[in-house]
Amino acid sequence: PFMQNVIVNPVFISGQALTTFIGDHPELLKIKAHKDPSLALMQYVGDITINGYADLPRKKEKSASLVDLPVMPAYPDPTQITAKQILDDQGPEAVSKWLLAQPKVLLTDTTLRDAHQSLFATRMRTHDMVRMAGQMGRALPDLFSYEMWGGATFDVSYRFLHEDPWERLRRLRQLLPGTLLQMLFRGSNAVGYKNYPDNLIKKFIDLAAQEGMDVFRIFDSQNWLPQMEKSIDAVRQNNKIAEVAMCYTGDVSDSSLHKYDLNYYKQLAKDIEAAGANILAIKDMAGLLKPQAAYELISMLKETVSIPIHLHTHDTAGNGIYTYVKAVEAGVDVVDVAQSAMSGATSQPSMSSLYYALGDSARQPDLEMQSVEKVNEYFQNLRQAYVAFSTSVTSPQTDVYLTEMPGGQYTNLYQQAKGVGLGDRFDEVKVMYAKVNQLFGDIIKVTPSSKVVGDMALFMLQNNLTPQDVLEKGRDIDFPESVINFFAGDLGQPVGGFPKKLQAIILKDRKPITVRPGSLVAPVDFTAVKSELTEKMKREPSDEEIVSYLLYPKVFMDYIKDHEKYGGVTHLDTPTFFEGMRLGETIHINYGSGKEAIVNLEEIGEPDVEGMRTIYFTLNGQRLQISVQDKS
Ligand code: 3PY
Ligand code: ZN
Repeated sequence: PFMQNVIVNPVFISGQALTTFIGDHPELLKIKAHKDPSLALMQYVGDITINGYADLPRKKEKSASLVDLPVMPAYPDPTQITAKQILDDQGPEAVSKWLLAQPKVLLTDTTLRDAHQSLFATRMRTHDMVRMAGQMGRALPDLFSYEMWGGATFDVSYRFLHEDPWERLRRLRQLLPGTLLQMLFRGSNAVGYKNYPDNLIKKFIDLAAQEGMDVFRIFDSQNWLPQMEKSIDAVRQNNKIAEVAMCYTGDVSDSSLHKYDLNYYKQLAKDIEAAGANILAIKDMAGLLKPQAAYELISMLKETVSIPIHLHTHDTAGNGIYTYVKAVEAGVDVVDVAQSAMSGATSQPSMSSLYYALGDSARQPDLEMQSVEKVNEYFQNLRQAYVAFSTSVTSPQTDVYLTEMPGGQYTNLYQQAKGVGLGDRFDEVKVMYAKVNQLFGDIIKVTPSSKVVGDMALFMLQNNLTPQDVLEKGRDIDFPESVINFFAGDLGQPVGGFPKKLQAIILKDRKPITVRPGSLVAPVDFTAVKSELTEKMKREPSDEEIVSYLLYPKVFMDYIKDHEKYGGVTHLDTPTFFEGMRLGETIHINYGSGKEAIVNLEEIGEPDVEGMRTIYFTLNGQRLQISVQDKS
């Protein structure tokens, strides 16, 4: 490739190349990505085959490929007009009204977002979603929505899966035309971990709405409305559904607890409705809402607001179905469930279990169970491909009532703990997490504030610090950056304010802010960013790419570089994507619309002096070779 670069260079062709020619033209050494997408893809397969995927342990035997889709029974007709039709024809207010009039409880299926975020660190690939999405859409015609975007999926898609989250949205939109698509949106933190300028928040929502997002579940990690208002307005301007969440913490059924009691939630619900929400969500991110508490909370909310109520929980403690049954009794309008194989433990409760639990109730949802079981079969098989990323949580963890750790954080904090050598002390990490929460004044813990608490817990364990030590010796301690930023007010103001003494200890000379962080930052100059990115990408970026770059500059640019090198890795089956190929193995690459490549791994050469190995494949019978740097 270097020689190819040289012989097409205009200076070289003109015969005026000097001896400094190569030094003067560093671009010659930039080996261009493979033009042929199959070759690029083989480069990826070769790299993973030789060097493995990230720090996953290497396996001799490759996980089984999932070639066959389950044979679905005949699809039932929708028994009712769907929420999607109502939104498209009549707008969000009509959806709210319609929801309130439904005798049966409606369901959101979180399988394609929170379930895999909470069970295997958000690693489910678009490839595995689109194989089944069309079937799902037909098998589950009466769902309220699919939650399939937002939260951690945006970051993880680029960072770990080398795929474009916008493309996932577009493809699922095509495959699920009849059902609302829903995303989780962190208010002023968008799909990131920090505060972003208001006009970037607006731009993100505009683009997501244009690409087909229908329901935006907006939350703030401190339930601070000023951090959500801009997002609510942007969603409303797009004529989409603003579902505004109150994050649930504490226990409203425990009369000895006062900070987050029924009155607190009552006032918050009123404020959320007044801010323009079409739906009120209860976001029970850690699964703390006990059955009786659900009954009391939802009964009270039904009296308080006139918009529908959508309940989200995690089954970490094992009481999820019981909580939902009580919520349904109290009149909840929609609940979040996952396909059975993707449910339970740190994920959402099971769709099928709930169906049967409500068998004696007029509010039992409309589901065609034969189809549901078939959809489930697919995910049951799929889970094996992601075992390496799964949590160790396979049974109810009632200590979550004490630690209050969000389901989506469990896997991540465990990985983070392993990263700093505390993997085998995770029990202590959880205890410290609860202590940090108390030290911080009993705050709401959800992305990104949950990460602040997790960072502090790891930091204290690593440095052998107790809460007492922090209060007594903290002035001489450099705390983690996320903790300092939190106490400076960068994530907004917590309920009841910061503990003043601790705040002074952590911030030292830095002055905290008490206003909305977004009110202090300059708006993004999109035109300037566009030229900056055009320069970096050597082509004009799309609006979506500009937004992605602004949210995650490094992650996005790394993705672009990988994409140039490897092309669209989304086409690979998941075992090959994570585990590469074994000598003599044959794989099928399905490019969609009937295009398929059959690849065989024929030979892996020995490394040369520079550690380069040559790998010989056949692709549809044609022999080709790839050079791979062996990093071992
Ligand atoms: C997220 O923000 O990713 C969450 O799932 C919070 O619960
Ligand atoms: Zn959740």
